[in-house]
Amino acid sequence: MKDLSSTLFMFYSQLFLRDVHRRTEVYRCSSTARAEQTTRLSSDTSLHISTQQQLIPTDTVVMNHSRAHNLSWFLNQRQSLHPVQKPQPAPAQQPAPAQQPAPAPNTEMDKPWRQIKWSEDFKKPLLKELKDFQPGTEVSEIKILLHGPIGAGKSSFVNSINTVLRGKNSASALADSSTGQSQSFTLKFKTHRLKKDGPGKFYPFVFTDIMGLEEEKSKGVQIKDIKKILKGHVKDGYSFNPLKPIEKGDLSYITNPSLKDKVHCLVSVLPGDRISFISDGVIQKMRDVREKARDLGIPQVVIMPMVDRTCPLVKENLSKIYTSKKIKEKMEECSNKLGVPMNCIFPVQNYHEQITNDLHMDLLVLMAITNIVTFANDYIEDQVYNSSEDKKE
Ligand SMILES: Nc1nc2c(ncn2[C@@H]2O[C@H](COP(=O)(O)OP(=O)(O)OP(=O)(O)O)[C@@H](O)[C@H]2O)c(=O)[nH]1
Ligand SMILES: [Mg+2]
Repeated sequence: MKDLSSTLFMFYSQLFLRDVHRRTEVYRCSSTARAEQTTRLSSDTSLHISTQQQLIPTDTVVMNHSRAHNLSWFLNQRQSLHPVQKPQPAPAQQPAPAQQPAPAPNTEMDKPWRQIKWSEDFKKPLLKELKDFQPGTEVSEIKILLHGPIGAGKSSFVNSINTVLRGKNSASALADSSTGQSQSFTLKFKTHRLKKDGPGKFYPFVFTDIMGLEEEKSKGVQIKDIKKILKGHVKDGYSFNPLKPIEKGDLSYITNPSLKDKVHCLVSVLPGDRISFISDGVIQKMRDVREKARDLGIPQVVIMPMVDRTCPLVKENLSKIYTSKKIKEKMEECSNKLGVPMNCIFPVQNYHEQITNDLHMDLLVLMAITNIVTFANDYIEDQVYNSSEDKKE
């Protein structure tokens, strides 16, 4: 009986151990981020479950579970040992906080840095002064020369002066309607007389409009030609030849010019919207001309057209011209590039599409001409009276 009971015990023990062996579950994992678990459900059946991105410190864990009946139980156990980082649902995408627009840079100054009264009362005396102006010497016509890069607005400035003085739309100097042109539209050395009220009456100051300056030596007006114009050697109507400057013997060459043939004020025209893009070559040519004018004692002024294209604030309201930081910055750029003081720089908006007069445009142009005419007249008086004083000594 004892044998029988011990035989039965041995038999059930074997059965139990086999069962345990069959249900042994081996959990293997690598020390890398990738863990692999294998549940041996039977000797030849295996189930692989891979979980990614899980760091488990041990290499192999073997667990025996006589009651590891199912995979879920095993997984529960495993998770309690090495809790599986369940992939967290991606946090709901928070709508990106609405981008606060960067505060607009303050483009306007609190106070105008140059005083203008934007009223008819301010305009009337300026206009009267020009209408009544008479040169203080025997030089009956004050000559003002405009020079600058092509398409800078030289011809349009002459038209603007005419429009302001006549009080109505006028176009004596042909301006090119296509901007960004690569060749100067004005080819002749042309003097523009400004008509006064009444037949055959003209203002005693004239503007000469010349071909635009270009970087290439063989293009645009030659510096030598401009220097000859300053000294009064070139007759009105001369056609520029970009390949060959005017020479003695030319039909348009004045051999012994007098004060009346000379230029009495040099006006450099630089477009506000393009000043930064004007090539160094053209700026250098302008400086050369300026230096020649300085040596001859000729006064100089800079006109900066295209203010409407330079600053949106000013395009909207021209009376903001002297509170616009952009306009001041561009005027300073003109001053630095050409070496002209700020009080000789006048920003304007030319008449180019308007057909009726605008008070703001008129005032800016009037301020510019009044200064130009005054400087030129002072130069002539100085040449007449001081040189005659010199002769006496
Ligand atoms: N918006 C704007 N356009 C202007 C202004 N002044 C001139 N323009 C335009 O700019 C272009 C060139 O002007 P022009 O007066 O022909 O220039 P220019 O200096 O005589 O040019 P060249 O004779 O070719 O050397 C034309 O289309 C004008 O209508 C201005 O103040 N504002
Ligand atoms: Mg022109």
